[in-house]
Amino acid sequence: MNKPPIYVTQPSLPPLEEFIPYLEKIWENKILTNSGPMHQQLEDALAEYLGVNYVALFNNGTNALLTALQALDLTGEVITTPYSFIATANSIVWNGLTPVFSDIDPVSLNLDPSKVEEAITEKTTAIMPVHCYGNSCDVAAIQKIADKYGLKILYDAAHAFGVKDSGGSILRHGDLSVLSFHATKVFNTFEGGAIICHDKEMKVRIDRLKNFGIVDEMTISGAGINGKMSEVNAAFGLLQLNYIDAALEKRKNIDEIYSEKLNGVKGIKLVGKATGQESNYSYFPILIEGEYPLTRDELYEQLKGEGVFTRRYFYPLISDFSPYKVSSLFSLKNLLEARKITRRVLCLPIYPDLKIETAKEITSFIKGYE
Ligand code: T4K
Repeated sequence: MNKPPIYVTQPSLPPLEEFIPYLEKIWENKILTNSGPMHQQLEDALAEYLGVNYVALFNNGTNALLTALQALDLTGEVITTPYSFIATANSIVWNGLTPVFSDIDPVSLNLDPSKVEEAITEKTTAIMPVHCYGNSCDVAAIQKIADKYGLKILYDAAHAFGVKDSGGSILRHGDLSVLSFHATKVFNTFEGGAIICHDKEMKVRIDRLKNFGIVDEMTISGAGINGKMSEVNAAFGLLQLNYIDAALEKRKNIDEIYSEKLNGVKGIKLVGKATGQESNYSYFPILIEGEYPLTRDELYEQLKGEGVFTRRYFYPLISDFSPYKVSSLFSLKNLLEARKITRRVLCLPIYPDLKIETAKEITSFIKGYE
């Protein structure tokens, strides 16, 4: 296989010279942060591109999650998935709330709505599902439960930039959605993130919370943090937007190669996309089942030996990491599907600059054990 290491992802970067004029503007006006002109432009441009009402930019997705939970004024318990990146649950704990892990659906790998109700107690105030790998959750079923019990919904949509269902952006669902613009994401601003909200009042609340709670020189609305995106990151985001459609198209091509070549390989199960969804091809997870000659970890090591660094997103389950393991008896008993999936999953490299030839070589290597 080709010699340079192949990682699970690689950020797509626009031509460097195209970034210089943006930097020149920043140097001219000397506004580096605190909601400057680039920040304003990127919020507007993203709201239009994504087809959502309001975008509040952040310096990373985790601070956006922390602030979104604050903005919803929650107490007690938040029902969430154990099958996610650790930031999902950490943000709940950092708000003084208790995450209650509920099982996933074995097909979508997202929170299983039919299991959520049994996790609800008198302390539950919200549900925080994750659109894992950019695959839409069962938003209608989750909304129904939230309405029945008077719960808020915060979607961790870190993987879901640009994903659409038949009605438009999936970010329009729930009370709030949070995006990540980290280097490893479909749309990156080096570090960055955003909260998507539906009305002006909430946007004002979030903007204050991310700027220390400042209303004016004499007034603080609440104990806010510093979650602001800098002008350099925002400028980079504006430039990235020129390339996002081309990047998505290239991801789609890789996805098609993997799907075509790995479909039907004994013991390799592909994770399907939600029906009727316009995907962003952010990850390419496969599940290694019993009929495959190697275990998931053996395949992971063999590929590593070839210089292909796949990742076991998401293993271990969040609920199995030590800060969480001891805390929730409910979670320990009720995560059967998540436990099965976490032992089988492997995410293959997918990013715009991944060569089609390399993707084919990866599939040939996997098929070589058949
Ligand atoms: N919610 C969910 C569901 C999330 O997945 C995440 C983040 C968040 C919330 C929080 O959003 P942020 O606060 O991060 O905005 C990575 C990312 O650091 C993390 O952002 C992401 N999820 C998670 C799924 O993946 P690691 O520890 O796997 O990253 P790392 O450094 O091992 O990177 C993976 C590969 O990417 C490397 O092997 C090489 C390549 N890479 C990475 C970076 C950082 C590059 O080529 N260039 C780079 O600059 O967590």
